[in-house]
Amino acid sequence: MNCLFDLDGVLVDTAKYHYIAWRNLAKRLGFDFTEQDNERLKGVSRMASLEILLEVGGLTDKFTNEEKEQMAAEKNAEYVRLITQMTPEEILPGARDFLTALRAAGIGVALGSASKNAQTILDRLQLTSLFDVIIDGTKVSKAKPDPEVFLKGAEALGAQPSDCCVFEDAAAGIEAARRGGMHCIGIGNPSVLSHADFCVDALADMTVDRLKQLFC
Ligand code: B16
Ligand code: MG
Repeated sequence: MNCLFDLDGVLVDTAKYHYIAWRNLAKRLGFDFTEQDNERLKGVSRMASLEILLEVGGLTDKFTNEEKEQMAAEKNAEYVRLITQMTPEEILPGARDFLTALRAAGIGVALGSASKNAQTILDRLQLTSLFDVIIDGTKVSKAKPDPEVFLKGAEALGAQPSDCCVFEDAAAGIEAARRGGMHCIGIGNPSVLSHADFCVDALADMTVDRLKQLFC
């Protein structure tokens, strides 16, 4: 068995920082972007997130690609300023212990994140050394629910997809795992993550024994 982890919502809550930066962009564009709107951005790539935000503001098709690139760059600059202040205290409950236990058990560990800022975040959280493989938004061309990010992770681990388990908090990520032929554990609300094999509230509810009971 090998394990692949989404980042935002599984190991750390960066959604709150994405939200601050997207909401400020919406303010500059003259509309309100609510926390509920922000839910739609989870697991979605940066440019796809911008399209959703513009749709919420009734501004679809109002900007050139160049203007959109500029807006996304401004949002990202603010987001990067926020995440560079992060500390290891922000790691979600149980995540570090579970990653450490997997490595001690000789289980391969990979990151499979849509974020182009994943490496910065792992470094800030002091988690980088716990990963055998890191596949992030800089290494893939197709966003979840396409399985590319997880298939690349499995390949780099030298594992068959059927011997991999993905940990995901977003419906698009669960679908990506499924399409990649992998097992999948949802982190969060089972009604949103109904296509997962199994759901837990947090990685604090996971142990190596439980993983083996489920899939080995
Ligand atoms: P960036 P994940 C995703 O991370 C976030 O959930 C999503 O909200 C964000 O838009 C995306 O990364 C891209 O992030 O702008 O930093 O490249 O959940 O796949 O770890
Ligand atoms: Mg996520």
